[in-house]
Amino acid sequence: DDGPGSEASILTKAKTRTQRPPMYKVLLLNDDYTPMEFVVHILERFFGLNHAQAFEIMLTVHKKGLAVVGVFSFEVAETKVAQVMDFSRRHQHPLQCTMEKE
Ligand code: TYC
Repeated sequence: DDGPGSEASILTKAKTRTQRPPMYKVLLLNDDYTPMEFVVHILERFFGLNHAQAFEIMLTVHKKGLAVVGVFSFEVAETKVAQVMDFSRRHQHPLQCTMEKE
């Protein structure tokens, strides 16, 4: 049969493990110059957060130095980082956003 420990269940578990794609944390870093409202706007615009969620993450970054904004596939994380960096640079703010393998 195919109960626990059988060949069938072991093979099924191994297949699930190898197919899981790597995920990436997108991190927002604190600085002394970027306005709080600008950071909240970025979190709403590029990460689909509501105002309360965006404000909470912004405050965490402000107090702790950094925070994880979300966890995404490599391509999505790369796009989010580029959007935040481009938008910040265009508005002449030094806000930094990076990604890190989970
Ligand atoms: N520390 C900034 C200030 O006091 C606010 C800020 C929050 C900046 C989060 C960047 O990722 C950041 N204006």
